[in-house]
Amino acid sequence: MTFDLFDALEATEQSQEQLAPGAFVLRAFALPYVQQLLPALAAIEQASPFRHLITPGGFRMSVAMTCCGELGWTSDRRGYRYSAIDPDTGRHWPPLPTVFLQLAQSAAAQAGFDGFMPEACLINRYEPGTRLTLHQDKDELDYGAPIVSVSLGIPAMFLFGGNARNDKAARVPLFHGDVVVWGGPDRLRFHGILPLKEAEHSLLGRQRINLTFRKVA
Ligand code: MD3
Ligand code: FE
Repeated sequence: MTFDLFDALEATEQSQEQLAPGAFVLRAFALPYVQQLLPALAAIEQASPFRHLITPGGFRMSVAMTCCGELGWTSDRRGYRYSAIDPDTGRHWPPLPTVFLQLAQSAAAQAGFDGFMPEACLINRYEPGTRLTLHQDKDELDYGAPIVSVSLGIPAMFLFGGNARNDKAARVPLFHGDVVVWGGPDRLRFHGILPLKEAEHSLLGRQRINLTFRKVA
């Protein structure tokens, strides 16, 4: 067990930070929704279980993923794509729960993006030691729409890079209940998650769940 400042921090009061012209951190914004989010998440997991995607290069991702909404994101040896069908179940992805949509829309509006209508919610599950290497999200057609991301469970250090892979990345700690809205000029920035430190969360145990809401088409 480690008890340092980073592990101990979890915002309980809402506040807002602007990381860049189009990037807003809404601390603790999701806390009022958590009680409804967790059972909805459990139902999604039941219908479309978490899986470790294989990248087109043949690597198994350490982060496990599932999706809900009209479209989900998948990857295999043929490439990355959005699909209405979960390839692991052969069925549609579970629908976007109302509480997910309400949270995503009110966070987007808070950051100045009214009328956000996500078709996809990607759900990432991290355990201590897992990471997401620097990448860009380029598989959506509408870069005008924001991405809304919700962090739940143990903390993570987010890497907020530039428009080129080698640009120096800022580090932003993300805690249970934090929501980040990324839009406009910052939509194509490189980003990633450092390997998670060992930690345990009172509601989610040794895991971090990240929801990202996207308008795809
Ligand atoms: C900044 N997920 O699923 S969410 C991803 O915490 C992904 O699981 C991370 O990167 C996670 O693709 C980060 C925040 C996020 C998502 C998309 C962005 C930040 C972004 C696109 C552009 C800039
Ligand atoms: Fe990403």
